[in-house]
Amino acid sequence: MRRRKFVLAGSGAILAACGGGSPTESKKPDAPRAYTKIDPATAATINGKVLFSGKKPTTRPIDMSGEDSECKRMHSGAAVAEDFVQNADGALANVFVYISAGLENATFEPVTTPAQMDQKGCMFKPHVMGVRVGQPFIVTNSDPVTHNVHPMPEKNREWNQGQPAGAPKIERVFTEPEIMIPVKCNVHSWMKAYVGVVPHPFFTVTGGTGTFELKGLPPGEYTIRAWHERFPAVEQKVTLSASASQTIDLTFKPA
Ligand SMILES: [Cu+2]
Repeated sequence: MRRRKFVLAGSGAILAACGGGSPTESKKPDAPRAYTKIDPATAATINGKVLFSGKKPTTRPIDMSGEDSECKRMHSGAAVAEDFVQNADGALANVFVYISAGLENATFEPVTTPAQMDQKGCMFKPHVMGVRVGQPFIVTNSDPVTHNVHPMPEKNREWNQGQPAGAPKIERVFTEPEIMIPVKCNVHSWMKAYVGVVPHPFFTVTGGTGTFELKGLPPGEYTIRAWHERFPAVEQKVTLSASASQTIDLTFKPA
């Protein structure tokens, strides 16, 4: 350790001794891919709330009896279904909100930090999530039972992989944009999740408050799209001027 510090200090001294110019510029033989530059001084924000109005769909608690008694034992009461989660004020949770148009010519640096999904209480956690194209997608099993993770994409490659209790994490990658990929467990019929694969960083999932925020956007025209597993998607076009902060509500109104 001591020796390394000494070497670093030494090379720093040499750089300083050379003086002037920018010595780092000449040390990049491989030019990095040109990613879209977003000027923080003019970046814009779109935020708002996802609401549901209309006839509420029927929801049922998840019935975990029958297929795996271990699963039922992990819940004190009936497990709560996550396919329609609405607040008293009409806000809708588990909605995937993303930019669906307006970034076609932009390229973004790949993400190497994994996105993680867990299986806990015989449910996928989270129920809805987003990953970037090419981002490591990790699935873990926190349960004392065997699961079988089975994404069912249309554009990406389908796979399914068993994951017994204590098994190592599963790591995969989705290579194509796709909204949304249903994920099921081949062992437990009620287990369902949805993964959105996006080629840019502007996506989020609503929580209990139904609110969302997409920030750091270059000024421009965009389509904001809200996806929910039970209803037709809701879209809205917005024009964001430099440094703008615009608020929109997206309301699901199924007939
Ligand atoms: Cu399972």
